[in-house]
Amino acid sequence: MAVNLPFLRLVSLTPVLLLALAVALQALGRATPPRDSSTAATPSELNLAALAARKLYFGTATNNVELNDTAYFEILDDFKMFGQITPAKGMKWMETEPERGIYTFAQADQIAQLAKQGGKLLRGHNCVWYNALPGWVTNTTWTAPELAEVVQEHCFNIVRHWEGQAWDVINEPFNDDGTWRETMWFNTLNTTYIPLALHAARVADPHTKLYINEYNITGTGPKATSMKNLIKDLKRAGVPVHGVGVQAHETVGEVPTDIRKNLEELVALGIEVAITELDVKFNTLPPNAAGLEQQRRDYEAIVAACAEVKGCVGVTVWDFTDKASYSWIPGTFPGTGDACPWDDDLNKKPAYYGILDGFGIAR
Ligand code: 9MR
Repeated sequence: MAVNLPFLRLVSLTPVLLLALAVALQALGRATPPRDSSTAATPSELNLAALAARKLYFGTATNNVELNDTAYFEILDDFKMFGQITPAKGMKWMETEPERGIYTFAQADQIAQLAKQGGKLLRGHNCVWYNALPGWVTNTTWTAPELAEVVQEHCFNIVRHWEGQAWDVINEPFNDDGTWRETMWFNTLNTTYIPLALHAARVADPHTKLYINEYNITGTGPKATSMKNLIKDLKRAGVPVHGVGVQAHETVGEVPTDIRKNLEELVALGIEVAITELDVKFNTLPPNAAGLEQQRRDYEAIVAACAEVKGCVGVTVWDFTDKASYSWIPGTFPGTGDACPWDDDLNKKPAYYGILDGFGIAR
């Protein structure tokens, strides 16, 4: 059972205090969650025979409102299809702590419950991002010690609540050129917010895999290099970090050609990797048959790279249907879209078969 500790906002969460709390809470008899997210894969049409044996999962992001769509829900809930779920919004700061110390878990609890009932892995997403923040966080001028406390409290409480899964503790810390993104976290705490958050998450759940999640790091390049350097620095300093989430928001025909090399370089740092938010968008709509075939090849290339790299634990699509508003792409990049493996009528597209091909599953 996860424990909510609103009183934590009253105290300064030094690492020592966090550790003492963790020991005390463990003594209260909390069940030990599964240790290795990569071994908990569940049956799926995509992962049943081949994937489970190879310890890979295939999953999707979802949102609460979509759960009311019966046809969508049937695919999402099908135990033979998805072995993993990520709430696209429900665990974000704005949703989970709209006022300081007031935690609202119900939304993401619904998705967590769905995952639990279906025997699916749940990825936690996310603790510290520059986006989806409540006003009480963004509208206050914080001193560094105050903000450090805010970060630690939030990460501790949400990771504690949804126990036993991988967690994107840090989301999108870099600019595309590999420099640090100047968020409110960075501007006030410099890079210290990263170890602070990771330590707090570790104390909250000693078993979950702690990830740093980022986009445009699918192939090698300055942003991927900065991520590798960050992981090296954190590990050298003894900071708990176990995985890099390669989001993989891509464009048809523009998928990097050195994905495998990049994933291998990440894994060589002593961490696992996961493809956490896969979609491949068309810049011009509607796509023709050749475009859909290219998208199939793009999905295949990304999934195959993960399947071939030992230490890549699974692939999550950032929702699975092009149905209006289910995918974030058309809302963010108007005029583009059709990025998902199922079309807007919930029919499987060539991209779906690209996923099977990438995992090496006969069809
Ligand atoms: O897909 C998500 C969308 O539904 C939310 O409105 C948005 C803001 O919370 O976040 C989207 O997901 C983002 C993810 O959390 C981080 N990587 C980029 C994703 C697309 O913006």
